Amino acid sequence: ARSATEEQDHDLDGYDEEQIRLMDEVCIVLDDDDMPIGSASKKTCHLMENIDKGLLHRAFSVFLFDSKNRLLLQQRASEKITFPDMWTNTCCSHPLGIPGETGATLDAAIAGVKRAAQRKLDHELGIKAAQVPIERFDFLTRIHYRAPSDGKWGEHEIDYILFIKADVDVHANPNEVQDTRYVSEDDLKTMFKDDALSFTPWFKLICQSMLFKWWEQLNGGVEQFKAEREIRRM
Ligand code: DMA
Ligand code: MN
Repeated sequence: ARSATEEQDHDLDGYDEEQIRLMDEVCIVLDDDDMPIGSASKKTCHLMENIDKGLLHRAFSVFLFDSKNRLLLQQRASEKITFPDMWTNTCCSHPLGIPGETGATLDAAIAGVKRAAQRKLDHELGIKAAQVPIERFDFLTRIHYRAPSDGKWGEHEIDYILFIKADVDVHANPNEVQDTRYVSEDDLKTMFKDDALSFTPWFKLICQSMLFKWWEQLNGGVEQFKAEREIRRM
């Protein structure tokens, strides 16, 4: 018989080596009110068997608009373990359980997700920090949602929505992103009608609820939506 230390798990067999490595990242585990109550690996947080027991973690979603108010979309790489090949908003990921990215108060948590957003815009899209300064991000609201990916993997997050207006140079990391596209509101509505394209569940939820209302107010009016304290349960 094998001893406990020899016990292998096979959850990650067959996936991309770099994406397997990233499953060791440390995510922030939350209670339903977004209070950090511990930490767990990215792998643990995204297994449906744990999500089904209520495991919840912190995340962020960046919506980057250029000076023409076009939204930058990405198509996730085939290497992604969750939601491969789907079109989605500019960049999503998780603040890590490290000083600077964790936070118990809402203000500290917002500062943490902005730092994480800057880190991942570089990692996924090669956008340098100087083009996306921390102070240029706007926090809008938090959504609490749950979405299975393929039966084994899924999401259950409190997701901080961040907007930023910036003209940037994109050099996508092919292990993360297979395509990018700038879209107007009409372009995006046309993409939704194309049956050949699929979209991430969180991006669909945000599009169905708030995105177009916010987008129409981009020129100055986004102030009125900023820093909502209530968590939207979706
Ligand atoms: C996770 O995104 C965050 C949300 C809001 C779904 P992701 O799967 O792209 O994370 P990562 O890039 O860290 O794999
Ligand atoms: Mn997640």
